[in-house]
Amino acid sequence: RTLLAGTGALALPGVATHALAQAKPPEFTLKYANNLPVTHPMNVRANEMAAAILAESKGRLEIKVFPSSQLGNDTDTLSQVRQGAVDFFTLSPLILGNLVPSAQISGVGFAFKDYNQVWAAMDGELGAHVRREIAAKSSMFAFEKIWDNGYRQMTSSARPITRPDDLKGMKMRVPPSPFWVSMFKAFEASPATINFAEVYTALQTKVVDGQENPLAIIATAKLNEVQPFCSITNHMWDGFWFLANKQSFARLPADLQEIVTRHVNKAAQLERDDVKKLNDSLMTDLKAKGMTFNTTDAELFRTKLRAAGFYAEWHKKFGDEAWAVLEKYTGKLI
Ligand code: X2X
Repeated sequence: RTLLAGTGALALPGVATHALAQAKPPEFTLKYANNLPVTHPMNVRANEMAAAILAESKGRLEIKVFPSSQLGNDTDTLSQVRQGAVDFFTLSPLILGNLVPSAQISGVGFAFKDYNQVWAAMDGELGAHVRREIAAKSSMFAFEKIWDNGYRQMTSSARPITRPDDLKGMKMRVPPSPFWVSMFKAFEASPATINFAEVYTALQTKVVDGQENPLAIIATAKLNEVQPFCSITNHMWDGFWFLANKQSFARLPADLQEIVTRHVNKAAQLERDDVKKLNDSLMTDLKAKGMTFNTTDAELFRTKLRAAGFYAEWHKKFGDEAWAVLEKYTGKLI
């Protein structure tokens, strides 16, 4: 006590904690990686969660959060999580589709009319179906509560997208996922798969003209600096499964597994509220920063997908049984 008091360290909670951590290193240190800026609610809630886990485990379990694709882009990180070099990762169900194709079903265009449908499906049978598939077909599992990304909107440096024809031939960045490529081909755009880590630069250097993401990402990643037009299309809801490498998790004693599970699912619920509030309020901020917005008629885009055979094709790929589970929550889609 005398020694610490002598340094003045006890006056600062942060320093005192640090001194304690040095005295007794954590028994377990696990890595959690994601692709979003540190200011996005996902990282804000994940940092809070990591602090709560360290406290509740009495310093036994430390989770290190790596934002902004610091450990590699999504494609690289996915292979690291599969191998256990990274322990936790939040990933879109559609990018996970490269490994577990059936996971992409939550991304079906214009499927969920509102958040009541989203959470009923994802916290219900549709989410359970996908989590079973992930656990059966990979070295990873997903925690019960999916984190929110939001409804996706289209942005461009070329022109406002007001109707499907505006997408014709437009070079659109899509995340690396068969489903996204298929959807933007159905719109007759020219999709290019680029990991999020490279999106700002790709837009800035005009490798692509447009991209699509929820407003919370457009704002925190400052994509508005390189994309003057934003079209409110709500063409797809997207989330992030919180994935764990099975062996990394199995190495934890049962009490620590319980603490992690409870805090991950709790943080997901808090993050969902934050993201919804941000996505609902950001248009005003982005307009003030010079971004031009337009609304769209969703039915025109939906008709275009239908005419291109997009729904029929993916219904066939996902199978009648899974499609019926989706439509149980969304109503008939075709
Ligand atoms: O890559 C994207 O666009 C992002 C950040 O939305 C996803 O992780 C799917």
